[in-house]
Amino acid sequence: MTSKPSPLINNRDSIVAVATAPGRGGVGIVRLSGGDLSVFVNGILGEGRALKPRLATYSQFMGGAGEVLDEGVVVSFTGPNSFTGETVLELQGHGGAVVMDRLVQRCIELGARLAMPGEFSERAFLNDKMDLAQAEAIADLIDAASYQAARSAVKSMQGEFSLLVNGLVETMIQLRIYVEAAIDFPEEEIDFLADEKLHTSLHDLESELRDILQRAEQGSLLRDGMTLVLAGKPNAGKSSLLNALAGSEAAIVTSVAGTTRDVLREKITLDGLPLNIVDTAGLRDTQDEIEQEGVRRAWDEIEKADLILFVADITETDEPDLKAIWPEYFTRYPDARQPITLVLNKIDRIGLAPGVVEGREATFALSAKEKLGFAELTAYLQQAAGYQGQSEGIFSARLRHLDALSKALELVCVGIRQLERAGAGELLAEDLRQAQNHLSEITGQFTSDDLLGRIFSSFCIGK
Ligand SMILES: Nc1nc2c(ncn2[C@@H]2O[C@H](COP(=O)(O)OP(=O)(O)OP(=O)(O)O)[C@@H](O)[C@H]2O)c(=O)[nH]1
Ligand SMILES: [Mg+2]
Repeated sequence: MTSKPSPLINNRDSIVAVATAPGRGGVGIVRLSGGDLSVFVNGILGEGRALKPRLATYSQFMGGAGEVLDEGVVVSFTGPNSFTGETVLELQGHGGAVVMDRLVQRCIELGARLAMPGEFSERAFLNDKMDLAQAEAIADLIDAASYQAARSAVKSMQGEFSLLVNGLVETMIQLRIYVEAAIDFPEEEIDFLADEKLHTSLHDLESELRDILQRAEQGSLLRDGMTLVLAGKPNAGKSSLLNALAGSEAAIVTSVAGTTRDVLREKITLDGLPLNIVDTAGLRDTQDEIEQEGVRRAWDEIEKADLILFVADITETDEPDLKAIWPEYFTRYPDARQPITLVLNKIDRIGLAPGVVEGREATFALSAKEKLGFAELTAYLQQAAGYQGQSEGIFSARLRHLDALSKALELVCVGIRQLERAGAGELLAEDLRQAQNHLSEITGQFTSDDLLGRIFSSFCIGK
């Protein structure tokens, strides 16, 4: 772990990539950043061509032998007033794959290097244009699959999450200064560690951390959603349930037991909550080689689920205990803590009311075929995911942020106990130091090169 490296404005090579999405579009943008960009201005627009920063200039884009590759608009940004903090040149041409490729090749001929994934964002981070959480939020905004996810990503991108984290770090620094001073001057008359104000501040810090962690959990849920696996015996109605949730005939449904053999995935959003629904082969012993493989894959998916819906045909099951209905699961995973809901399907055949079944643990009644109980199911799944359905005050967050926040929270709690039970100021000071480092990882003030590499390499080229 190291502190963030120092800024490197414009002292590196020139990188190039297509910044717009691949495919066909009215406009496509090739972006260059870093190094001496006059080479590209001279080589592509024409010798001695003068550009005014941030003003669009119309030009032809020239190839090596004087051939015109395209024509369009050029915008230049002088560092540090650019996305990366370096001098940036944007060639806005026509958005075709070949045109864009030829422009990029021309830049490479003139000495640029193809940008690595996320390299523009990485340079922006290293040049202090944004912190790590903000860089991640830009990627999350681009990838947002719902309105709510986009809103929360914008908040993080604008620094709302970072501001809260920096506030916590500042509080920790103040507390550390206080505690360390109290340890360094034990001969003082007053026992500073016993001061009521210190205890109140520590407990305030703890509850603030808890609150931010909870909001970050919502943000992470909006970003990544939850994986819901539909499991059960053949013919229980898993594929019918998938189709009903997805609102399309994604899976084949027949009355033949063993219809589904492959794993099928559908992404849906329930009032803003993204769900990855996975339909699996019906679980049974079989001699059919293909079906055996399907069953094996079903178990793989079950293992990875955030929530399992075990679908059963209500006309065949009156056993209330899931352990008796699905003993195989409990034999395989005696310690599994995955939440499982028993879904009693085909209620249309017996006329039972849809919804949560009263007096039973995690049991839900519905009809996949007649679409009975789906409004209730939406509410049920949102509750099971811990989704609160509002995006006010929610900022986008990733698992690594949740991890850092939980570790910091745990250390603060341990520190408080050390102080209150044993008067151990030294231990509290050390816990606060470590907690602070965890929080600083979120914004990238304190990170390993390895972590940076992992984060930025997950971005696309051109970002
Ligand atoms: N009456 C009634 N029939 C249903 C309902 N849901 C599914 N079925 C019927 O049950 C049969 C099996 O449905 P599927 O959705 O293919 O069941 P499955 O669990 O995916 O089965 P496998 O893929 O073989 O494991 C089909 O004939 C469906 O039409 C329901 O809610 N009510
Ligand atoms: Mg099926």
